Amino acid sequence: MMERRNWIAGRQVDGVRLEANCNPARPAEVVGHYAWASVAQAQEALDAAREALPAWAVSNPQTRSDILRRAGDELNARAEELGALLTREEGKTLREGIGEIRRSAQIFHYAAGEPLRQGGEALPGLRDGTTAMVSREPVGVVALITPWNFPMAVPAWKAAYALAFGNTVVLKPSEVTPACAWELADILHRAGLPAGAFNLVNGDGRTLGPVLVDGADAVSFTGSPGVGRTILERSVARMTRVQLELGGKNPLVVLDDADLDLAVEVALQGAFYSTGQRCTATSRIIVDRRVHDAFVERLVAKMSALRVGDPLEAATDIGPVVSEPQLAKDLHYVTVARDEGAELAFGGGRLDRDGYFLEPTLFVGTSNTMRINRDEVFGPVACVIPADGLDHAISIANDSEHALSSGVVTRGLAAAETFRRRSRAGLVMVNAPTAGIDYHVPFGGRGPSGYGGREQGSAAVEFFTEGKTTYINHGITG
Ligand code: UN1
Repeated sequence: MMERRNWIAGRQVDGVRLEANCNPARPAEVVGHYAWASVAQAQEALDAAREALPAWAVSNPQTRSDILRRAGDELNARAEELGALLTREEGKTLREGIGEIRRSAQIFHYAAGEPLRQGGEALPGLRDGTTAMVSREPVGVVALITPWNFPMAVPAWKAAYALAFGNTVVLKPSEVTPACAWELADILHRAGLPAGAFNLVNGDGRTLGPVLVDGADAVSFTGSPGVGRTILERSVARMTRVQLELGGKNPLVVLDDADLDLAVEVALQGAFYSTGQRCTATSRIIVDRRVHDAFVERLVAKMSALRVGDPLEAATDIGPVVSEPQLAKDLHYVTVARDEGAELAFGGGRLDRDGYFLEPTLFVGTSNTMRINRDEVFGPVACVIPADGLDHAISIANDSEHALSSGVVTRGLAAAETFRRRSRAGLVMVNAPTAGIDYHVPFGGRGPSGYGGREQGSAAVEFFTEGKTTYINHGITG
């Protein structure tokens, strides 16, 4: 049986106990046993990162770039194997699993350019014979706390940039999906990262989170709003820099001039692919009354053709829900929706087979005030809300505690631009699904959906570096 340990100071370290990582499609199948670290070991990981920091922070940019590129190369070379591992621990389809590994490789390749692009500014000072320099430095030791739904891509897009800008890292992945994070640590080690620059501790957030938040110079977290708030509150005492990527209740607006086949495809992909387990997933489908019935009819027809089943099989569209508790939560919300008077248009039931399988589920006749349209479910469950025209649709879309991603399907340029301007969300998708993002542009939401600055692309430098302004009195005026 495969056993995997923590990574501290470049060494693999036993934990306090081993926990089984099970396949949600076949819960009896153990993917591997993973060692959980103690609080003292999480502290050791922070100490190792602290010790590695001075050298890594000023390391040669070419050295840093080469290591990140090699990590990307290995992810690409092993995309099929690691994609299958991802699918076995998380449940998304093999196509999605391989796609996520390839995306992670691209993230490393993109980030490999960052050390070479790091520059600053030099301005003439306002006193004669002076120059003012504006430069950036690493923040320091960064704790990365990552979710189960993108077990490789989220650790990759936090770690690649953190390391590119000269920070050292302690990663604590979700205890539900430790396998990909372990492979990433192994790959970075082999790519030539110095001991202690990247450390991995497994365990639950309740136990390890506090020590990581207290001991790091910055914390980047993706996960639930409740945990995000706890991290933020805890970080205040030490004024630790915090970046939070939290929930969504993402609206997709379908206007009466939409290409309905496109609208159905966009809704289907956004709401149900990856089993709806994306913070960017479409959950509120706001449809103009004039096309409501035609849209619902076509969407239900497409939903009934989706194949839910073993995610390792090529014909499968939708894999299992990640875990028993998550399935219980999804089913609870199906009941909540019914009790509130929502009408079940499709799905709603657990599949009669081994594994945590839920039918893709659609409710119609819902209103935006219902709990099913307020709380994040994080499963393959979406609701249709009827609307009267663009203004009404926008007001429904914006009436939410969350503001991560939003979408509009329309043939009208003016309507699309009006929606883009007035949507409160951090990401706006025009004739495209609310989920499924590019790695080279900023990502994140507003308000309770996101806090502390965007991730990825040109935004990553903001979180992972500190600014410094230097005044130099060199006395040269000529
Ligand atoms: C995507 O939609 O491709 O946890 C990515 C999440 C997000 C990533 C979404 N941080 O679902």
